Amino acid sequence: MGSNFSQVGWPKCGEIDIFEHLNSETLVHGTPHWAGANEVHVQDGTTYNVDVTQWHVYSVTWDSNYIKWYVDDILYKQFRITDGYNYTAEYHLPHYILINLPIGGDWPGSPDATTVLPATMYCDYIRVYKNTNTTPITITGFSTSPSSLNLNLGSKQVINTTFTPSDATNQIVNWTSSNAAVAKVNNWGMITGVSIGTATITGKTSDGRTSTCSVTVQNLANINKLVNGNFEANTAVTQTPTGWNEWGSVATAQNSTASPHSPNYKGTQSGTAPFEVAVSQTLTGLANGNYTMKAWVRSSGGQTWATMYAKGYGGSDINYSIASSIPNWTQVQINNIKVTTNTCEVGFYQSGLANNFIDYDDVEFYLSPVSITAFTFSQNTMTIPIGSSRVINTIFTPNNASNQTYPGLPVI
Ligand SMILES: [Ca+2]
Ligand SMILES: [Ca+2]
Repeated sequence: MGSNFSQVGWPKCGEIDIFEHLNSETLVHGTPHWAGANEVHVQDGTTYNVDVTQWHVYSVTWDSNYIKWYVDDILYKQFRITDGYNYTAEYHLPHYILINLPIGGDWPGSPDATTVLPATMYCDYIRVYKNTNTTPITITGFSTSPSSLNLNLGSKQVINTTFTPSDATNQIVNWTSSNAAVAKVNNWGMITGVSIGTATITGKTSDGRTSTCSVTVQNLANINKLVNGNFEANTAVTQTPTGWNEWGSVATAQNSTASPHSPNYKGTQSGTAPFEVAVSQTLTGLANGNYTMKAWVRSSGGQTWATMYAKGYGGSDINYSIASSIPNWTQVQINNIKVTTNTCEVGFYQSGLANNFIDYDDVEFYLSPVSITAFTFSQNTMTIPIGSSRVINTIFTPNNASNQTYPGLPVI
């Protein structure tokens, strides 16, 4: 009887009568009862001639395709349930075993003068066997996702796989890359962006099915987008350091060899009279995304305004104030510059009084790595027949997280 009897009732729970014997009949009945079209009761009984006063083994085998009835290992009935064929979904759910000896009832009728009482039914054993010698379940479909991927240099992302049916026996995938110098893939489908370019990642099943992912490795994350951020491009002191634009009192801004942060030059703004100046770079053609700006700075403090800034990127201007005294080189940064317009102006602005100054060096502006906010497996429980192989997909949130690996996982 279907284990969900108390939830869905009979006949929707399904019933498998392994054997029934009635009154003085010299046969047994093997019968499935289920809910057919419109949930109407259907039964499909078959009989088998047998002397029930003697010992016999009555049995059914039950798998995802057929229920089969036997007496003493002789098959006398089979009933198809493949994929819930003919409204038989109830036979794909758990059942429990019931043994009883009813006296009377709708089918046999009420006891009468011929009824022998006391009535006895002998049962020597009830055994349930699990078939561990199943034939392999063949693969009928295989796919991977995503089908294409923009991967940042140095980032890692996983390709997920789907087998049909989900319990196919041999879910082993052999992963290869058309160009491992651009994008390499390990034996569980994790891709690493190695160098700029494109590559096709192919997953191949044991029966030769293939699915591919086109990978483009881009030079985006962790790569400084600024020109001459370290002020080392010029080999002499200049009013107009390579790559940088000036606005305002341009003569107060230049590069300098006086105590740079990195080896030879720094950028600096200073004046002997009140001044206002900006030194900036306007970056265009940026991939939209979340950027970080960093710089090493020093400051006299005392300015009306002194900031490291980002603006013109699609959001509000961001100013990091350096108008307080910073006597020693200190690295400061602006996070979460969410570029949505493919452009951004970054720089240093100062509205200074006489003898105010700021220094800056080793300025960086780069696409931030995408942090992992959640990680889970596609399944939390799994039953695997001995000798079978199954896939667990790793689900990272967001799905473009930069570094889709974690301690303990093998990384190639
Ligand atoms: Ca200048
Ligand atoms: Ca420098």
